[in-house]
Amino acid sequence: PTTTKRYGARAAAHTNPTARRLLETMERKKTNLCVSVDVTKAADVLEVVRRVAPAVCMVKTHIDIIEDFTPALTAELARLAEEHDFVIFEDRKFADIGNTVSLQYSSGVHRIAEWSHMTNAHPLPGPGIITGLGVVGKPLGRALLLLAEMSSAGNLATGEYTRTAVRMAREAGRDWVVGFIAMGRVDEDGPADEDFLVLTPGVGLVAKGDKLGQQYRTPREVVYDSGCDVIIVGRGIYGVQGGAEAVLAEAERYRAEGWKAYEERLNR
Ligand code: 5BU
Repeated sequence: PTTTKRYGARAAAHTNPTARRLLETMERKKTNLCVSVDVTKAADVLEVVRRVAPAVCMVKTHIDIIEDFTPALTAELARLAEEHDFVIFEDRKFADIGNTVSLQYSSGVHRIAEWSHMTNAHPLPGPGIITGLGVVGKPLGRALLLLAEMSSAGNLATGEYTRTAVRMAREAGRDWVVGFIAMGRVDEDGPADEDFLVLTPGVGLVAKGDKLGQQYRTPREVVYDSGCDVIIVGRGIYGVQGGAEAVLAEAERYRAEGWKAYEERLNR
């Protein structure tokens, strides 16, 4: 059902403030591209983000890979998100009991809930993980994604596991669990007025994979063939040869491909 609706129309009907903001941004900036900024120095993170900002609806971080982390980095990321109109997604993949994840989300060095609009969790521990994160994130207007599927070869998130993830999201409610990390429309069996976001990593226009099990599909395969909403691209963009100029050019290329596939999907 969601695959035939415009992002902007979906924004207007959404009850979660972060999902609404993301969908509005996508419509306004004409982009379904999320850049995954997997570099290990704070200055390099900010350099990539400043470069790609015009082309993205979302920036994805792994804050625990930064070697010189200080709260100034996340403060600046949050400022850039307002200035350039994108959503921040910390790809934390929480996977513990509710009490522990609520501490990991709110506290520690990184204080993820303070600056990251969206984060994600494995459904593996059961619904307590959703509740535990919600205690922290819901009052702040944050949003949670469940990992229903993964892009890596041989992963265990398939079949009944994936279906259970979708059921857990439905039971939690879309004012907190706004969608999934998945490779396709795992929510296809839902009612017509249901709206989950599907964000999809493992996207590349050049490479087919890496040496550690990552598997890539093109923006068209992900958005047009599989009906996903957001393409997540890391090394394909920040790893491109040719310096800072080339990084923006490559981001723009993925943005254009992803948007074209979305427009064609609407007109199918
Ligand atoms: P890449 O450089 O485009 O391969 O980076 C992909 C990013 O998406 C990277 O940060 C991964 O941690 C993340 N990812 C993924 O690749 N596959 C998954 O199933 C999930 C996350 Br969940």
